[in-house]
Amino acid sequence: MSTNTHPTPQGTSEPGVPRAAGAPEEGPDPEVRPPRQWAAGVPGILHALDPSLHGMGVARSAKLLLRMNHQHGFDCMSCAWPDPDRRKAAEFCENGAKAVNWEATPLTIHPAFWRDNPVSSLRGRTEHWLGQQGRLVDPVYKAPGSDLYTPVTWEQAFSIVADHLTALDTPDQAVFYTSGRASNEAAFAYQLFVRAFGTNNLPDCSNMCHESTGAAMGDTIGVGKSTVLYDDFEQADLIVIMGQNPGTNHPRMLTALEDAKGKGAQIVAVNPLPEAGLLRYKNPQRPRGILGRGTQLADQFLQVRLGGDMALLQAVSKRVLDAEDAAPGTVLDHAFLAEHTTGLDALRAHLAALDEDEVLRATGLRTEEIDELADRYLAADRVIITWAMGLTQHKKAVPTIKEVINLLLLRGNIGKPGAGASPIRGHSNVQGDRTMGIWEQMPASFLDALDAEFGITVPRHHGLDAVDSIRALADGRAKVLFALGGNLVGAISDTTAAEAAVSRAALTVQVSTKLNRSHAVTGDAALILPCLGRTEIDRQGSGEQFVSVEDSVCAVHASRGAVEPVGPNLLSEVAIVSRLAREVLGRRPQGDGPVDWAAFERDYDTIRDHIAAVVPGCEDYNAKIRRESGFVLPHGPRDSRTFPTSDGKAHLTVNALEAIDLPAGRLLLQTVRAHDQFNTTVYAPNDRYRGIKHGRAVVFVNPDDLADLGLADGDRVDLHGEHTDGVDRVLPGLRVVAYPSARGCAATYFPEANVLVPLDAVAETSNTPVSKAVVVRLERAPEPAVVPAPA
Ligand SMILES: Nc1nc2c(c(=O)[nH]1)N[C@H]1C(S)=C(S)[C@@H](COP(=O)(O)OP(=O)(O)OC[C@H]3O[C@@H](n4cnc5c(=O)[nH]c(N)nc54)[C@H](O)[C@@H]3O)O[C@H]1N2
Ligand SMILES: Nc1nc2c(c(=O)[nH]1)N[C@H]1C(S)=C(S)[C@@H](COP(=O)(O)OP(=O)(O)OC[C@H]3O[C@@H](n4cnc5c(=O)[nH]c(N)nc54)[C@H](O)[C@@H]3O)O[C@H]1N2
Ligand code: SF4
Ligand SMILES: [Mo]
Repeated sequence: MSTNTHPTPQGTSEPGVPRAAGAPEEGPDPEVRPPRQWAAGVPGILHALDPSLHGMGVARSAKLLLRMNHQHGFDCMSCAWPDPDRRKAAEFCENGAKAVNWEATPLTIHPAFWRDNPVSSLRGRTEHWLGQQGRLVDPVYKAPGSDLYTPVTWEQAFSIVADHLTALDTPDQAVFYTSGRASNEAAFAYQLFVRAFGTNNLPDCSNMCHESTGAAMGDTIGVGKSTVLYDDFEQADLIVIMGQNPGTNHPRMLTALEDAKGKGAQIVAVNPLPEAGLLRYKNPQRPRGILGRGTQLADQFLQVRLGGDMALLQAVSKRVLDAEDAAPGTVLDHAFLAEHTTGLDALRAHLAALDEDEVLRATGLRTEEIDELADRYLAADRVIITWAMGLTQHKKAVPTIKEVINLLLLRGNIGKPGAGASPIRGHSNVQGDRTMGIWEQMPASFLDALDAEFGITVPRHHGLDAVDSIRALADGRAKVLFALGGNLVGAISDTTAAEAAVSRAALTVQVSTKLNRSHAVTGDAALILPCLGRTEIDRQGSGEQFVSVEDSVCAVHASRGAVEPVGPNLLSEVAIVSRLAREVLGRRPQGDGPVDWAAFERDYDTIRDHIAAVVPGCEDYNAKIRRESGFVLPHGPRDSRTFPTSDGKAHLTVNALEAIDLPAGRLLLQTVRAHDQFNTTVYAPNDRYRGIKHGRAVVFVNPDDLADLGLADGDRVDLHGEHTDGVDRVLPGLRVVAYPSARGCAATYFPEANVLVPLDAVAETSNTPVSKAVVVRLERAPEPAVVPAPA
C-alpha cells in the first residue's frame, strides 16, 4: 500500500508570509459557531464590501458594482444564474461583489516577486495566499530546469508555445483546457484554433461539473440545457431544489424563489445539509429583509443521504404511477406521453418492482416524507426541478438525472410555462463555451459547419476530457497542457496523482488573471500569460470591444468592461488566442490558412459573424446581441416540445438502483464550497452560514456518527480515503465539527479534499469525478508536539 499525504498546506498559519492588507488570518483552530438558519440580508452585502476581502480601491469597486449585470455594463463573472428582465438598481449579490473585487483589485504582481518567489516556494502556498498576491500583469516564463519565472515579451511567449506545439509528433499530444469564464468570442476563436491545429483535445471545467447533466438530458430529451426561462420560476406551483446550495453558490436565485413564493409556489429542498439559504432568506433589497425575519423558503426539507436521490426520485415516480392506477386517466399527462415520449410501459414495470426498504436505506428518509413529496408533486400543475453538483458528482449521476426527467415527463412538466428541468450551471459562461464548441466530443454537424465556413478540415475523432487528459499526461501521451483560465491541477480529483501527471509535461501554459496552484505545479517549461478580466475595458484596433455570454437559462447578452486595465501589458483572451494561432499555424508549410486571425483581434464583430454562420441559433448574432436584453437561444423541448433525439421523442428510461457500499465505521464524504470561495479561489478562510471563521481545515459530521466513532466536536482527525486501488489517500489535521448533516454523511471543503478523490472514481458515462461520495475513515490525528516549558 502506498500513502499519499498531500503536502499542500491547508489551514496552516504561515509565519513570515506577507499578507494583503487586512487579509484575515487562517489558523489551525477555526472559530466554530452554530450554523445559520437564514441567508443573505444586509450583513451579506456589507460583508462583500469589507475591504479585508480584497484590498481594492473603494472608488473602483463602487463604479464596478453599479455597472454589474446592467444592460450597458458587464456580466457578473461569478456564477451562471440569469438576470431578470426588469433589473433592479443593485443587481448583484454578495458573492458577485466578491468576485468583482477579487478581479478588479489594483494590487499587481511586481517583477521582483518572480525573483523572490521561486516556483518551489509557490508550491508551499495556499490557494488563498496565491490569490492575494494581486493581478498578473506580465507574461513570465520558467525555462526547463529552472526554479524561477522570469518576465518575457509576448512575442517570446508565443514563440515558445509554437516551438513546443510544432515539435510534437501529433497534435493529439497537446491538450487545451478551458474554464467557464471565457467569453463566447474567446471560446469560439480558441476551439477554432485548436481544431485547425489538429486536435479535439478540448477538456473543460464542465467535465468536472455539469457533464452528467449534459449526458442525461442529451439522451432523454435531446438538449443538455435548462428547459425553463427566468420567468418560469414565478409561474411554478412547485420548485424542487436538489443537490444545490443557492445561498452561497447562486445567491440571487433566492430572490427568484422568494418571488415565486409570493406568487404561491411551494418549495422543497433535498439535501444532506440544512443549507442556510434553503431554509430562510432575508432579501437585502426589501425592507422586511433588512428588519424582519425574512421569508421562509422551503415548505419541505428532505434530508437525503449522499447519493440517495435516485432512489427518492424512483419512489416518487412510483407513487405517481400508483395514483394513476387508483384513478385511471386522471394523473398522468396521457396526451403528452402518447404524442411525445417512449418507454412508459418499461418504466412502469421497473418501478412496480421497486424495493421500498432499499429506498429507505438509500435515502435515509421516512416513508411519510416521501409520500408528502409525492403528494406535493401530484397537487402541482407546474413543477420545476433544479439541481447542481449534489446530483452531478456521483457515480450514478447520469441515471439519477434521468430519473429527474422521468418524474417530470410523467405529468408533462417539460415544455410548458412554469415547469421544467433546470440544471443550474456553475461558471458564468460555462454554458456559452459549450455552445461555442468547447467540447472534446462536438457533434459532426458542428464540425461540418466549421469546415464549410472556413474552408478547412478539422479532425473528427473525439478528444480527451479532463480526467483523460490527466491520464494522458501521466503516461506521456500528452506533452503540452495549455489552459484558457481555470486551475486544472487544483480542481481535478486525486491531487497527488494529478500533480505528478502535470509535472511530466514538457510545457504548461496558463492564461490567467491571478496566481493559483496551476502556476506552482508546472511542466518542465512553463508560461503564465496574463489577460484582461471581464471588468476591464478591452480596446482593439477598431475601438472598444464587448463580448457575449450565455447564462443558465440560455439567455445570451453582451458584457462590456468598465474600468481601465490594471496593467499596460495585458492582452485580451481573444488577442492571445488570435496571436497564438497566427504564430503556431503560420509555421505550417501551408501557412496560417484561410482564417483572418488579425481581423478577429481587431474587431470582435468579425468573430460574431462566423459564430452566426456556424453555431445553431446564433444567426444574425451581431444584431441580436445588440438588443437591450440580448436574446434567448432556441430550445426545441422548451419552445415546442420538439425533442431532437434519435427518434424525435423524449425517453422515459429504466435505471437500476445500486446501493453505495459503506463499510462499518466509515463515513461517506462530500466536498463542498465554503461561502468565501469561488471554486479553487479562496477569498477568505470563512464559511459564515455554516458558522466557520478563520480556517478551512474542518470536517462536518453528524453528532450521532461522532458518538458511534468515539469522537467529539473539537477533536482533530486525519481523513483516510478508502478506494479499491489500495492507495492510502490522506487529508490530515481536520477539526471535527458536530453538524446536523444526514447520518453517515460528512462534508469538507474542496479543493483541499481533492487529494481524497481517486482519479478513477468517476460517474458512469460522463467521466465526472465522484466528488460527493468518498468513503473515508476518520483517525485521530497525533496531538501537536508539546513545547517543553523553559527550565
Ligand atoms: N460563491 C460561489 N459561487 C459559485 C461557486 C463557488 O465556488 N462559490 N462555484 C460555481 C460553480 S463552478 C458551480 S458548479 C456551482 C456549484 O453549486 P453547488 O452545487 O450548490 O455547490 P456545492 O458546494 O458543490 O454544493 C453541493 C450541494 O449539494 C448537496 N449535496 C451533496 N451531495 C448530495 C446528494 O447526494 N444529494 C443531494 N440531494 N444533495 C447533495 C450539498 O450538501 C450542497 O448543498 O456554483 C457556482 N457558483
Ligand atoms: N472535490 C471537488 N472538486 C471539484 C468540484 C467539487 O465540488 N469538489 N467542483 C468542480 C467544478 S463544478 C468545477 S467548475 C471545477 C472548477 O475548475 P476551474 O474552472 O479550473 O477552476 P477555478 O477555480 O474556477 O479557476 C480559477 C482561476 O481562473 C483564473 N481566472 C479567473 N478569471 C479569469 C478570466 O477572466 N480569464 C482567465 N483566463 N482566467 C481567469 C484565475 O487565475 C483563477 O485562479 O472544479 C471541480 N472540482
Ligand atoms: S447570483 Fe451569481 S451571477 Fe448573480 S450577482 Fe450573484 S454571483 Fe453574480
Ligand atoms: Mo462548476
